[in-house]
Amino acid sequence: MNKQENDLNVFKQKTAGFVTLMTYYRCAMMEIETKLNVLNEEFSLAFERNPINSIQTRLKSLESIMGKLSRRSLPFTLSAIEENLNDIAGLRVICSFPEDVYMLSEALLKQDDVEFIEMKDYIKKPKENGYRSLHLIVAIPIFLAKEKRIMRVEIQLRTIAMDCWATLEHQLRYKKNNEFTEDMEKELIECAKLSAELDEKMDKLRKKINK
Ligand code: 0O2
Repeated sequence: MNKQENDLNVFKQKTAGFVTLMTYYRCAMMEIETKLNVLNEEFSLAFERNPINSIQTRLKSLESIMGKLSRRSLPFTLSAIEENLNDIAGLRVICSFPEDVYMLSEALLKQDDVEFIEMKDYIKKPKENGYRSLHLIVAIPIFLAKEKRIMRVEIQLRTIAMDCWATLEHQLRYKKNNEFTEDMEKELIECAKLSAELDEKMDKLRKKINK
């Protein structure tokens, strides 16, 4: 074996555990995505409209994982990741109306194999900057050939209006070399209020039409 082959083997051995763990998280994300799609199908049959507009999934990058572990003074080990980080596997569920957010989260949490870990309701109690979304942490089993593993997943549920604000806010805030002033902060809060108003008005309209 030449040096390059040897280096590659050593690298593969070192990263195998991490790659396997990420695969388990990806499987858990798939499980939750399927559950949500099933609920979407059922509700679209019953109410002739889709509560889910779209679902985005993402695995946290190695860089973000290392950053989060180091901020919490935790070692970079597989067990530290599994035990302490709840958002390695993340789903963002973009719903049509605020009511859909709560209906979906309730229906998901009722399922036998979904274990509730934590909920942060930034819709009822928005963050100071105006951010709104419902965050759930759940644990679900994935069934492998020889074992069953329980994996944690973060689910962010929000309306189209909430997602529009959060996506643009994220782009503006994290753009490199951008200066973020207090006035800009206030304007963003104002935009968040407009997005909440939009949700409220659309919801009223929906109820009127449904009558
Ligand atoms: P990424 O790449 O989106 O994952 P914790 O994760 O519990 O240690 P925290 O801050 O208590 O940390 O979690 P929380 O409040 O549940 O929020 C985590 C995620 O929500 C963030 O992930 C964002 O996706 C989203 N989020 C929270 N606050 C804001 C906000 O003010 N604006 C926007 N646009 N998104 C927000 P990450 O880890 O930042 O990154």
